[in-house]
Amino acid sequence: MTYSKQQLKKAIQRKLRINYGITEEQATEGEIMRACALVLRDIMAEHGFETREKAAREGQRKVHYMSLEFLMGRSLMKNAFNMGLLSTLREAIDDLGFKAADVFEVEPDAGLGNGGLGRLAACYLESMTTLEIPAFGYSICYELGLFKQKIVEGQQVELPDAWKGLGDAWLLPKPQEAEEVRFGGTIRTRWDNGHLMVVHEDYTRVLAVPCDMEIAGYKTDHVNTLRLWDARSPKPIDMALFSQGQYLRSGEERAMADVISKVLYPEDNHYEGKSLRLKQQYFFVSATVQSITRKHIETYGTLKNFHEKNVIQINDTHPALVIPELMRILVDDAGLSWDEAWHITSHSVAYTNHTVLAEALEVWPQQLFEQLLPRVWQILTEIARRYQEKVEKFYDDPQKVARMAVIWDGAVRMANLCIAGGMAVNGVSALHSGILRRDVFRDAAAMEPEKFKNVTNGIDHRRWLGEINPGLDALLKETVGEGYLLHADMLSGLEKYADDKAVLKRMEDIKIANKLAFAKWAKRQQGVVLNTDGIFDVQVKRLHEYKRQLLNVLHIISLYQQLQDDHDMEMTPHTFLFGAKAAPGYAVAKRIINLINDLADQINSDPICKDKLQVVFLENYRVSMAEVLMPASEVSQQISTAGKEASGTGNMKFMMNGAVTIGTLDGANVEMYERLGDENMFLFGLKAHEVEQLRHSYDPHMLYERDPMIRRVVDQLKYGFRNGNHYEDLWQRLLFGDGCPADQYMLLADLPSYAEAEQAMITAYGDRDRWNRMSLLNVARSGIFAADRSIADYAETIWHVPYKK
Ligand code: 26Q
Repeated sequence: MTYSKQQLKKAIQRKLRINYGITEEQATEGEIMRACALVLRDIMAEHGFETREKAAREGQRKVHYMSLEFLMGRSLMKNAFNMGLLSTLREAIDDLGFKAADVFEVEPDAGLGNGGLGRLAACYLESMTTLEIPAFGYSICYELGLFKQKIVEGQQVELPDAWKGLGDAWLLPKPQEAEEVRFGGTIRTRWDNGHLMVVHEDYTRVLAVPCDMEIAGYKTDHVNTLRLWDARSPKPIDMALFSQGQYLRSGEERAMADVISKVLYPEDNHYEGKSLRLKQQYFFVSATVQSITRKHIETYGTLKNFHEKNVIQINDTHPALVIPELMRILVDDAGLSWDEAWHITSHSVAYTNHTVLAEALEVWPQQLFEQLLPRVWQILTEIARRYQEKVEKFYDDPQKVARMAVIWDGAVRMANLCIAGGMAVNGVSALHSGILRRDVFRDAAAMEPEKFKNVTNGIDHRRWLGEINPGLDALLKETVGEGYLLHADMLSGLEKYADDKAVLKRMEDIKIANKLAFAKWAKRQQGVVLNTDGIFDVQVKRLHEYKRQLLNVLHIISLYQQLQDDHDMEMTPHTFLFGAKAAPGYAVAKRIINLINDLADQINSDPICKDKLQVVFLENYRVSMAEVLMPASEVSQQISTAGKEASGTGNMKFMMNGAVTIGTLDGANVEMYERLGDENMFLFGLKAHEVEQLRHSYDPHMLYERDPMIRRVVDQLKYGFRNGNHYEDLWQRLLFGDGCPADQYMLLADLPSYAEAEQAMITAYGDRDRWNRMSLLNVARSGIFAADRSIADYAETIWHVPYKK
């Protein structure tokens, strides 16, 4: 279906009239944005209806992707791009007297996620749609997304992100499809006609109201749906309490319901055992499973073939309660036997693990379950008992039995639950999946080796290249052809231009234009003036010690000290860019943000650094910032301690946009390196197995004593900056630890080889032909990191569903 400019324009004008009672002359940019969204939403809703009808008619197997996070970012430009309407929409907006770019820019990011895991869910939903898989995403319709970050006097301040003001134009509430979720109460059993019935009494009810967001695929009429659950109280007030004069208490139930979908927890790669978080998880899981099973019964009249027609992929353990909840519905509501129900459940659910960090593993206190989810707790104990029996039959080893237990020592271990009840467990890069198999889950993997798989992450290359980098997109269309947008492996066609001077020059010009565009954007957003003659050397990701932003800082300090020793030192101009949010309760991460800002202030105001060294902390890093920054980046910093970053996906976005990576052999960097080799990537540091070997004898203080470079750099933390701030706490943490091992992420072990790799990188940058060639080969070899390849892997190895080739 195609639309002319006139048709789109008319449709937008109509929405303005009907929804806001205004003409385009009276409209704000925000109203135009919303009107455009409504027009596209109508088209998608119609296609979505047809997509679902077809799936039911043909009995297609459906994929349900459950995630507590979907980091969608903006949708207007993306949906228009996928629907083939972007240029027509631009013209229609211009015709209405607005600038299309400004209209796109007022759309708030839907920031319903923390970082990698949430963004992955968004990329996968797009790809499943383009590959015409009947798929649904499920999450919570948080009123407040991830906090907005302000930097005040060098420190992070968090502000609420009330994104729905303008951002909910994409949401279609479906109150008629609301589900009821039950908390607390007591469980009683009674006999009914020879059947043992479970009766749940005195529970608190919460309504889950779906708000659907339609997702457009590229060059297809297939439309999938992201279903976001909004929590509401079924009654506005408790009239009985109110009429007794208990006014405060009469509103309590309502308040308890509303708070469930109020805010996204801002911890990334860190588990916090808060009861509200558990409520969120069960609320989300119960509503979703009820909705899926209800629709299945509508189509097939039974749940006995549920596993043949549905697969539920869970994004980390956060939705793990899907296992006992599906059991509950099959046993209590549908009256199936335990064994039948277990067969169905354990052939429907698959689990993706995203981390090996111990502090991120979910372990909930038994007590919380007993109080909050009494029936789920009963089912869990039975799952745990039977799994333990199975393990005991396989292993005659109490230690292994203890390690593999689902419930142990008063705690529920969500990862073990997923392994016990899932049909597949996958890691997100080859290295990470290997660590799961050989280390973290070795006992379970030895018992059921077929269950353990790898699916290396991927990104939506239509968004992260086609849409955001029009210059490179145009070059690719000329060289490898437009087909690359559907078949990312066609990017390899660029390889044959690796020695074509004209193409290399084009690559360079595109990068320069993108750097200027980013500088302009940064000036407008936060008033900084970037040195666009400097190499754009970028580290953007959540702030976490294992990601080692502090290692990057230590190296910059060493460059600064070299300049202090020799003011006239020749130096390739270097612009270091950081962007990172710290979890509000993660004090060390916040100190590192403060440190980066203090270092930036000192360097940027020191005349010896002028035109040589610049450091900028970019405030409020988010999807829409990444969209301007990735195309402008020249160096991608991927420097986590080997073995700690499960995959990384930012690394892939940089590579696809022609940045060259400096990194450790961690996560998906390993697979990048296999394709790029030493000529096209700068590797440094300990390997994952070396990190583990060294751990027992690691002595950072000795490195500090023996290496004057290390000592001087680390001491700068203690002595601090001209503004009077110093970082003795971080100095202490590196050399002696603080309730944790000294330098537990081994920064000092890797600092010398990191500095060498940086030097080699600068040398390569000086040779324009060589650098442009590296950049080109990075783009050419990035096709493997398209989400389409990941989704094809899931479809073939785990879901067993067909997809468009
Ligand atoms: C858990 C319990 C309670 C509160 C919060 C959480 C929680 C929330 C978010 C735990 C973990 C996360 C996020 C993890 C995450 O983003 N992991 C990243 O996933 C990416 C996609 O697979 C990988 O590329 C990254 O390597 C990995 O760090």
